[in-house]
Amino acid sequence: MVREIITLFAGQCGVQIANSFWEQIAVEHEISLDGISYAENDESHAPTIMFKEKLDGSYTPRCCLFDTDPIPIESTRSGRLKNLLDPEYSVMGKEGGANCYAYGRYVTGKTIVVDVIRKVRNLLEQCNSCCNMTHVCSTNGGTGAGMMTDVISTRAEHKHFDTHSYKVYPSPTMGTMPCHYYNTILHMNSMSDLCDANIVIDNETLYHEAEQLIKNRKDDITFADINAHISLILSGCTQQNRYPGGADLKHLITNLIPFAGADYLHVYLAGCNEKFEYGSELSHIAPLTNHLFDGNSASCVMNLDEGEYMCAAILYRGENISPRDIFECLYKVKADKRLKFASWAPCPTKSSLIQIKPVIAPTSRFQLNSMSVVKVANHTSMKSVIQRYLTNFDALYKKKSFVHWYKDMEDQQFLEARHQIELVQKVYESTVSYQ
Ligand SMILES: Nc1nc2c(ncn2[C@@H]2O[C@H](COP(=O)(O)OP(=O)(O)OP(=O)(O)O)[C@@H](O)[C@H]2O)c(=O)[nH]1
Ligand SMILES: [Mg+2]
Repeated sequence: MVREIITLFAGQCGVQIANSFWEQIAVEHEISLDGISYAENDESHAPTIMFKEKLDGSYTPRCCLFDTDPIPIESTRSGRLKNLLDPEYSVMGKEGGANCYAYGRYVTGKTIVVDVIRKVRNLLEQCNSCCNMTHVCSTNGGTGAGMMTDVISTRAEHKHFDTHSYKVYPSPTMGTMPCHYYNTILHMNSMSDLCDANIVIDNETLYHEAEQLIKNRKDDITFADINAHISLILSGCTQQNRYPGGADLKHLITNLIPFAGADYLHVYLAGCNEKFEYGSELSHIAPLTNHLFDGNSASCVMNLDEGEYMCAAILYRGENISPRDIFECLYKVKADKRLKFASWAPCPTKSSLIQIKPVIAPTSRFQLNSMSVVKVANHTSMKSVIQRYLTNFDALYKKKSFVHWYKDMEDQQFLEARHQIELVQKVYESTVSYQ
């Protein structure tokens, strides 16, 4: 039975990531940008998990894009993916959310939210047994942070699927707006009961990562590069469901979140650069696996040398990888005295293997090796990441700066949100077993 995945993309950040993501997924499932399948062997692919088959036999993604600002949606409708993405499922308003959670949720968001929820219900009705609703946006702006909460609340009607998020959170030194911290804390709080797992990404980390990965680059790193990287991560995390033989997404997340509330995960992708493309190393997964456990191998600015891994899922993809290789690599990782795993977790690493060669969208400036590995992990140093958001929130709120823009919100909502996120931070703090 097909277990479908629905994806929602909100705001400028989400919609621009959608453009890159669907190009990547279409290549992986051998679907042209006109929606026509060119796969020779249907058995190894299950395109209907993420694509809907139309009456004429072509495919269109099971997704909805929405933004209160018309520009990102208009450029998607006229862009490279204009024949792949169904315009019916891209909803736009007339005016953006002004970088303000309250404006994006209660003012401009209200003009399109009913329409978006209707489209999401349609997407659900078109599924046989939807297993996951993944949503992608930035927590920093007005529309993604504000409106997404109302859209995901449809989940209350359909409890049988999980919701996962891939979101761009504020960067420590490359922030573009002070209100990002209000929007982020308010968003994290309003999503806390609606989302089962949150993948934390920041542009600063991916920017530096892209600088290293794209050798011989002639011009600067752009959002297109960062979005291509996020797409590979998202592709890596969903590949278990998309190809036969992989573990279900639900299994993955169940093993990663040992305590309620501790659902902020980091990810890391290894294998998409030239770094490992020399000598015999390419023929073995060990260097890729070891690289995943370096101190800064995370999707957001965090120090993995501090604290410990609660759980880590290592998702391998490649034709020539054997389960025995994986077992040996992970055995060595667990025996490595430099790495700390929670003392209470008897089996802190979970692995999965898809024996299909990785592929990459033609427009991406990254390169893939013959194998790729994605780490999805829960690490106690997430406490410092959340603390950083709280500290910046406090700096603003002490003077109540910018609060007057949040017209439809009461002081109490700010305080409550801050309190709830502090509790999440405390969960991470209290789980460290090696003090
Ligand atoms: N990775 C990535 N980040 C983006 C992109 N576009 C914007 N951002 C980041 O997203 C944050 C702002 O969020 P937006 O998505 O622009 O905001 P929005 O949800 O459209 O909200 P409003 O415009 O306020 O209604 C900033 O931190 C930007 O740096 C993108 O294409 N890729
Ligand atoms: Mg916008």
